[in-house]
Order: sequence, then structure tokens, then C-alpha cells
Amino acid sequence: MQYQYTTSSNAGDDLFFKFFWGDNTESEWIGPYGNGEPASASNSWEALGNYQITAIVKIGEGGIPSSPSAPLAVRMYKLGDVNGDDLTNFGDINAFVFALTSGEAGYYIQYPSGFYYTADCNIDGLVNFGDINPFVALLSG
Ligand SMILES: [Ca+2]
Ligand SMILES: [Ca+2]
Repeated sequence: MQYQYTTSSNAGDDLFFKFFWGDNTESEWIGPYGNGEPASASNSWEALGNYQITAIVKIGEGGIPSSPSAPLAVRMYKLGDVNGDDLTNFGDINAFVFALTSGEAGYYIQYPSGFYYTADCNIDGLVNFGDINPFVALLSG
């Protein structure tokens, strides 16, 4: 799974960035970047779950690293894996129906380790009946 993270700084030119991916790995220092120029890097997380991405910046190769940025939360998940067992299959049907009919709060009571938006199979940001056909398509492979 890949995620692209971009940040920018007004601290000056000759900026170097390092990203911490929240899974005990980090990027190399990347740069130099100019003032306001976005820096981006990507990472592959091996496990599903929640990750807090932070970045630090320094001015010049020998600069003193900044404090970490405010964390950016990302959540890696599989579309259609509504019961949160890392598989998208017929075992997700009950959880999917539950997500549609009980809403987000009700879903988390029943599936505290799941992720409600795995039911958003048409990826429009809403979990509703429009997700039924895409969910069936996911199950059918
Ligand atoms: Ca599943
Ligand atoms: Ca949807």
C-alpha cells in the first residue's frame, strides 16, 4: 500500500525533510527543496491498521532537525473487509449489512476493531445502499 505525503515550509530555502511512517520506519533525508516547494515521499505499510505520519525538517544538510510536525493519521484497510479480518469474502456480508443499517456508531459497537469505511465500496465517502452492487462485485472478484 502506498501513501503520498506532501508538506511545505516557509522556513527558507535549502530544506531537507524526513518522514516517519508510524511503523518504526522512516525515510532518508530528502532534499533540498526550495521555500514553499512541496516534498513528497511514499511508503508501503505491511500491516493493516492506524498509522501516525510525522515529518521533520532541517535547513541545509548540516541543519538542526525541527520538532516533529503534527501527526497525520492514516488508516490502511481493504475495501469490503467490513468485519476487519483482513479478507474480503462472504464472511463480510453480515458486517456490511450491519454497517448499512446501523450507521457508523452502531457499527463500531459491534466491530470495534473494524473500520466503518471499508463498507464504502464505491468510494464516495458515504456508506449507503449505493455500495451494495460494488460490494457484491468485490465479493465476486
Ligand atoms: Ca473480512
Ligand atoms: Ca459509498
